[in-house]
Amino acid sequence: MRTTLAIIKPDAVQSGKAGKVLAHLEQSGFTVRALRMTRLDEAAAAAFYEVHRERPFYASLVKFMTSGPAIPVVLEADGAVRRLREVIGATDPAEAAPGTVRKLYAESKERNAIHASDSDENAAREIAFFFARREVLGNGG
Ligand code: FUP
Repeated sequence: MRTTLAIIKPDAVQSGKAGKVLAHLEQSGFTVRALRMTRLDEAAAAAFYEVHRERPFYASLVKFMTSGPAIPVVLEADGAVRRLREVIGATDPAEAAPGTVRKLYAESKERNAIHASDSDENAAREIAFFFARREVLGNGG
């Protein structure tokens, strides 16, 4: 699959770093295929992170993800899922490699600037979570 989902999270939007994060993604070789700004409500954030429902950080994560606008983005590149995971870096910015989005822009393990799908299967599910098919634009779309 050539597409994956990123979400520029509320911390990055709120602190005025969304443009820098998007530029970093484009400079890393990704093409933007869909993008919008949205504020997740509790039901949407809970559903998106359903896989983490039993984890101790779940309630706090849902609260953070609903705390302000976020920017879901569909990105295209060869090996999109794996490459985006490399570009964003480890979950905790303290452990993220130099030059990664999270090392550069994340505040903490929770307020970590960006989400990226972790498998092709989840990328397809997460893209469909935010965008209708006709909203994901191809060349000349
Ligand atoms: P990642 O795939 O790198 O986004 O990380 P995970 O899927 O493990 O976690 C999803 C989100 O839960 C992270 F982006 C931030 C949050 N989280 C915490 O707040 N605390 C933790 O200990 C682990 C994850």
